[in-house]
Amino acid sequence: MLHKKYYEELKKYEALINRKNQVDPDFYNGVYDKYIYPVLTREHIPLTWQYDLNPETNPYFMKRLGVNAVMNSGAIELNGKFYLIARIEGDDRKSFFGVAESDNGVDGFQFWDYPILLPDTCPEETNVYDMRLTKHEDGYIYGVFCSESKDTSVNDLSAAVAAAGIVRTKDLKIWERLPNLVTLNSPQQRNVVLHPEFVNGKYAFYTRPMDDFIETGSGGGIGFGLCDDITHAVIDEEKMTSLRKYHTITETKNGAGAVPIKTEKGWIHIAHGVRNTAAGLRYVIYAFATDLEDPSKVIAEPSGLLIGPRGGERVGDVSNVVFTNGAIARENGDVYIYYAASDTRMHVAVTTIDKLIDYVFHTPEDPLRSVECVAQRCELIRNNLEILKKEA
Ligand code: M1P
Repeated sequence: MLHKKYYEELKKYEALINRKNQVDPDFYNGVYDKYIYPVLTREHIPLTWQYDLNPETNPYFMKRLGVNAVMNSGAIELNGKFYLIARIEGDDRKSFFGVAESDNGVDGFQFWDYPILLPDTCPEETNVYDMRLTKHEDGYIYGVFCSESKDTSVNDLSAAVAAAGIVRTKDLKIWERLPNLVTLNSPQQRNVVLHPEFVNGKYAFYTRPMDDFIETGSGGGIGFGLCDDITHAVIDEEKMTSLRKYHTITETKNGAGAVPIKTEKGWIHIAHGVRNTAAGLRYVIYAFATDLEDPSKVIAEPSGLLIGPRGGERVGDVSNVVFTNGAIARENGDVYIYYAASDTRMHVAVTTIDKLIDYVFHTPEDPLRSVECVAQRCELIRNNLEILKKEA
């Protein structure tokens, strides 16, 4: 007989897993639907991952290995099911990955029995997080994630080095670890995404050159580089794609998010942009498109944010943050954008390829100056008033 609290907690967990999600009726912007409940939270973590169920060694039924947050998740559809490779942060601050599976992508996400135990090939690595999953045309599913180690070159306990770790799998169960990505001209990397197709016969990565762990410094935005051999991935030259710009949502930094989505008009990218405020950094999600033939060349970049932290999303361990590293574009044209709110929980925004194309290619660009932004808005208003006059 297990502790009676086990059965009570199990009931709560099962109610959560079986809870139906619904489109949020109060939210409308014409671009995507939001849902009233997050799709993954720390409460979705199985009891077996946190409690010792043995009444002899755990007479008070205490959490022994708690989980603090479930956030930034890679996403993939396999055999009609939706999978999130979630970043799970233990109470001990170390992150790791777990596979959560759902039949419909908006509710019912349930973690597999065990989290992913990555091959331990990198002894200096302290922390891993934010995996992007790429179904590559070479037949593998690649996971590219941040591999973080202590920076031993300076006398600062919290100094760290970020690099891009690479794993590959065919089934999300057996993972082969490859050497970390080397970028010859950038000391650190985070938010690296593998492009799903070969470009000029090479593997192509979106990078985020950084001078140190937090500051991108001279890094001008999202980079792009090619490498011959994914099993020893070296990029010797990074060119810039979506740039950081003064007084925009990307002023402080930006980074690639979901694996780009191929459409008839171009590759659609869903990324994050960061600006500084008196309350600290503010992370939002934005979109842009690159050329089908040259996926490094930006061909459309609508003004402003696609998803911003709103309502309860604004509050969490790192408040005022929305962040994406996974989206699923289905054969039928539906697109599920998974995003974390305030480094604490996962949400979904659901749209379609057609709507994303319309959004990316027909939303005006940021003219970068207030006076021109007002002129842009006045033109919209003038046209609308004309339409309303004719309607009257
Ligand atoms: O805390 C917000 C985000 O900060 C980092 O993003 P960036 O590298 O752009 O600063 C990441 O560590 C991410 O995990 C986190 O959500």
